[in-house]
Amino acid sequence: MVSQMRTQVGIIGAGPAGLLLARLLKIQGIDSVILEQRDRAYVESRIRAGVLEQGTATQLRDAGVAERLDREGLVHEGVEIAAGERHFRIDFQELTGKTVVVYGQTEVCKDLIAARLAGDGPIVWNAADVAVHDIDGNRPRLTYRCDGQDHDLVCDFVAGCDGFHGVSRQSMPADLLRTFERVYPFGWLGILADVPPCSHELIYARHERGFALASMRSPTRSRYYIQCSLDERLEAWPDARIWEELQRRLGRAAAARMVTGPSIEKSIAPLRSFVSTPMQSGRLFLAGDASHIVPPTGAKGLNLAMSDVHYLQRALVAWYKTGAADLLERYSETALARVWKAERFSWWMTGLLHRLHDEASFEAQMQIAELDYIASSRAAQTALAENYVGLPY
Ligand code: FAS
Ligand code: PHB
Repeated sequence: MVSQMRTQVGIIGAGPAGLLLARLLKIQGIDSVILEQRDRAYVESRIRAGVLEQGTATQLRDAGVAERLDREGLVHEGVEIAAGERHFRIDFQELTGKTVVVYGQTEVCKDLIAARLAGDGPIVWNAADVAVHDIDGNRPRLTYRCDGQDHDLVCDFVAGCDGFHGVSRQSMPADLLRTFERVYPFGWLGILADVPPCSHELIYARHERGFALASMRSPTRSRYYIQCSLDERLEAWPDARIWEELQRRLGRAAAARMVTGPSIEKSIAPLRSFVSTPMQSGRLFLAGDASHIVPPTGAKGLNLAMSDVHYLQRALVAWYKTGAADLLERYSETALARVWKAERFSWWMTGLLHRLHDEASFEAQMQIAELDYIASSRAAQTALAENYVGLPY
């Protein structure tokens, strides 16, 4: 016995892309169903991104889910770059007139889920074996299993918002897909702790021992990262060792201000740059990590998912309201234009700040020279700032 359902847009994935898309469509009177393989507790517990571009914050305000963001989010007007004991600041406000907001992706998802469940429409949690069918016709279908029952969801469109390991990219015609990838020979060891941040802004540090980042989630919750080798095991990194390494890499001034304490989360994540093109085929449209991945150095991952959603919801609304299909037809081209620029910036920031070569190498000297140039050039700082706060949609 298969249960039949019908909706306008079938969305795979209740991450930030799927949740924001559903919300923006609902505001325009367009119904959707979200199929999520995990349960709500898992989705709301994931520790991911921390920095929202101005465009992302604007979309969340337009979606009517930014009340807590505007109350609790930390507006940051710049970041600090550390090269050994030398520190300099990139003043976003002065250089671009824009700022970023520090507010965890975890909180963004909680706010979007609350809005969804307040009456916007269903999220099918624990949707197993989601499969995509008939994307070349005008009635694509999603089949899945839930609570021991088979389901068949007929849609007008399918939005693949199911992240890097999802099913939607695999559902694109294999002969159509082109993928581009750079896997980095190191990872990030991240730690979350309920201690006050060592600085009121983020610190990105290049150090001969490796990259480090001092970030935060609130005035009482800090998020730190250190570059580590891919064969590292968390067991070899007790909290004390992480704090000591952070103090060495972030420099004496930050170390003197650093408050240490027990970690509440600790993880090692690999880094890659990845783009899969095109982002659409027939009635299937990909958004977010389903189509592209960036190393987190440029704080672009979550924000790119949000700009994809901006283009996709705009195109779907135009189709439903006016029948015009041009924005839908150009979605992939439009979204990829911004994706590639963010891929470049994330790749460049990663190459600038991470230990990739021996410190005595020519390449290490180029990193040091480039940082020296950025420290002394308004033009170079403006280029970094306008990419970090987010290029225009
Ligand atoms: P997501 O991966 O967030 O969401 C996809 C959803 O689809 C998930 O809920 C998943 O359970 C679901 N799903 C997957 N397959 C499915 C299937 N077959 N059926 C149904 N549902 C399915 N970005 C930053 O900017 N800064 C960071 O510091 C940062 N840190 C990160 C750390 C880690 C460990 C990871 C993995 C990513 C990090 N990112 C960071 C990037 C991250 O924030 C992504 O860019 C962001 O989550 C993208 O959102 P979505 O595209 O919605 O994908
Ligand atoms: C974070 O706070 O998790 C964070 C901030 C900036 C980055 C990456 C991660 O570039």
